[in-house]
Amino acid sequence: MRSSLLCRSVVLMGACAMMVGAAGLARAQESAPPGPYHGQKVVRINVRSAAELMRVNQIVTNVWDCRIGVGPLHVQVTPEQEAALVGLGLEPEVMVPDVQALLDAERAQIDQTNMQRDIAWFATYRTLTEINTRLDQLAAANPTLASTVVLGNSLEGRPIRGIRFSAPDLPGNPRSGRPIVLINGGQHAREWVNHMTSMFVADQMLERYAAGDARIRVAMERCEVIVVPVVNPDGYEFTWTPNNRLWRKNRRPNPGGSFGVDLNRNWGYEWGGQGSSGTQNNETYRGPTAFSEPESQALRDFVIANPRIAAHIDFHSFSQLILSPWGYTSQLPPDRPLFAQLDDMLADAIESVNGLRYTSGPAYTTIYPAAGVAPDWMYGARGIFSWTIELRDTGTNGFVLPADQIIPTASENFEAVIRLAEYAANPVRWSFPAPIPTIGRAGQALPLTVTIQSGSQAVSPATAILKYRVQPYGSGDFATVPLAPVSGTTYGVQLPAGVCHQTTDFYFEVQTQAGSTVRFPADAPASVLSVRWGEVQTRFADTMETERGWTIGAPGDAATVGIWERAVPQATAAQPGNQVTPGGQFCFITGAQAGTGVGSFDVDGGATTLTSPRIDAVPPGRFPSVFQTTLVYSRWYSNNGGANPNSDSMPVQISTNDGATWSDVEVVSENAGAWVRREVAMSGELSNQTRLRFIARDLGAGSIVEAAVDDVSLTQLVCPPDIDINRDENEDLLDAQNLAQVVVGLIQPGPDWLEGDIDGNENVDLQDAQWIAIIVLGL
Ligand code: 0X9
Ligand code: ZN
Repeated sequence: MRSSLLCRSVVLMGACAMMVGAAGLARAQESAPPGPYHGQKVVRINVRSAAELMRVNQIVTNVWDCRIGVGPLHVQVTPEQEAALVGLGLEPEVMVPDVQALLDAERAQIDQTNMQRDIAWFATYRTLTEINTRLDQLAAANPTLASTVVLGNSLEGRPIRGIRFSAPDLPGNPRSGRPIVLINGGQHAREWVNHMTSMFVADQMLERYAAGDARIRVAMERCEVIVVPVVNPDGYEFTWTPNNRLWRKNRRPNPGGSFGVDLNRNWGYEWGGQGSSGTQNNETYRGPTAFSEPESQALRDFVIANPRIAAHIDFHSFSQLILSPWGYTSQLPPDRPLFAQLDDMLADAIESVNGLRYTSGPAYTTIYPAAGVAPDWMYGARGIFSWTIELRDTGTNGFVLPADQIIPTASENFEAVIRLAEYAANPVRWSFPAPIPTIGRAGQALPLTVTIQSGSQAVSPATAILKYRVQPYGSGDFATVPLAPVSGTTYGVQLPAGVCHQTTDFYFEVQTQAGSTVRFPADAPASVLSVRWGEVQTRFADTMETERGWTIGAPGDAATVGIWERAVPQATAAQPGNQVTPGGQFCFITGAQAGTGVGSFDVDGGATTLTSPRIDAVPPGRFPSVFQTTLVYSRWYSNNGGANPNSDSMPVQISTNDGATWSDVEVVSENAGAWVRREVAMSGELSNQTRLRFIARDLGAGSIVEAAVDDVSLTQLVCPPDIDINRDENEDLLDAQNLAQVVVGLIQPGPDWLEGDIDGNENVDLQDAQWIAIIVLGL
């Protein structure tokens, strides 16, 4: 029994057959069909006679025992075979409930172990030689997917190597037609984690493709990825020599005797500008001319020779930043809305792995100005969407990141690369300059703006359309409205207005020149965007033209001058001479008079508080659904005068408990020196005890504080209950009976069904039945 068990666990079958005594069974085993073995079990039966053994032999094809005879026998069976054994009067006892699951688990364990073995390469930093060997190994191990490339030679003659990989050709989808995502590391020699991260991208992409990872397969079937881990091999090699670990630039011997050009200041788009140095021994020395260095030339020429490159990441360290163009100017690039969306996409991708969020934004303002950087050239000269990603950490270890952070850093950025590849693979790229609305004012068409760019396929601009359908009461078919070009690849369209209780579902669609229809959302109309329509109701509105019950002063106020007052303002260098109500005169202001000097009537000595009257912010009626509450006010604030400017701020606060507690709407510290209209969407439910307040305060000595407030309103977008089922313009018993009927029994798709949704939660449910009870009782 012991040897039999051993045999089963080691050899499954095949070799066992050699030891089989019964010829029939041996033959059966040799011809056992190959896997997969979905739905098959291994069962133990107790064979009672030689005759029974022969009958078993006619049924089963796969025996797991080495010694076969009368007595216990382990056989692998399909459900039909198992039933046949039962038919013989045997009682199969299940040993392995799912053979395929057992095999899958074994394969997963093998893959996992192999992966761990491979991943050990990333347990420490690797030399240039090790990196090059690894590139060769990766290509050799994946001949149908990957090949190495040499982009050129460094100044000292080292090859600048890369690896490119993509899934094999598919019908109608050859590798040669796929968009390319280019990843590079190592422009800066000392930033060792970026060389390793680049290698990790290549390694894991190939590893997971081979392991059958569905997401990676799709990405690699739609894209090609090229990884150039060490753009500056001379510099990298130099950092491995004693005392040179913190070398940044390449190894150019400069005429003045120093060494090195900063490759990331040598790129020829707006070369020579801010944040690059003309001094040879400077760390950001830009070189004598744009592209003076063989390393930047090699990458440039490779990019030009591969026009399918659609997206690029230049890895650096450290600071945990995602930096998009521009680096040379604070002006925003024409594609800023799309970059903003993609910056977020990359930050989300990175965060999804280890929970670490990298800060993102245009390079110039997010880190510092620098001209001649690679992404500016990629985007400016070639139209490639390109980023600098500054890897871990934020300065604790800086360039000398402990090796145990290589894998966490690389894994989170691997996810960013996959996400970018998935994006680059889109035939068409959609983006929305303004957030896509989810609510609209009943009766008012809603302007929508969308940017549609060619991705892996060229867009046919004239075919761009909006499809929409109003629910309920709509026909069920989607109507079509053409999109109107606004500028470049941006289009505008009006979403036709709906009424309260309606939702408009919509999606966008465009044809490509290759003849595909592409939609946003991609799986529309299965998924759609939607807008709910509501009516605007005003809970409070004050133009300050008449006295409406504002309170001046609060406990703790200590200002001696510049107390809030409702007045006609007089201009000084620090306060407005106008208000905002069209045709009006008054606003609230801290000391309306101009006085003899700018500091005569500004706020001095402490705070002065202006509190609104109590606002009932609960919509009237029994069952309204509030979609949004919006607070609007205009304010004027300045605090940049005096001996000690910019030391104060003005809290704008809201209370829902009549002033017992307050929370900030905003704390104003910008010196707009002009009226600023703020429109703030309030979160959470407000109450019938809502108040607002503005606290102008002079807390530090010697600063001029002036503030003013005008045109305050609080509005809500709501849908009042619609229970006038029979349209007699009365919500009466008849309506209630109709509704009760709808809810209790006759739930049918269509208008009647939806009219049972009294509270507007898009479900006809118990809650609605309760409302009906209330209506009936309350009538
Ligand atoms: O200065 C650089 O080249 C990058 N930082 S690093 O510390 N890795 O050297 C940042 C470049 C970001 N781009 C711009 N600021 N233009
Ligand atoms: Zn760098």
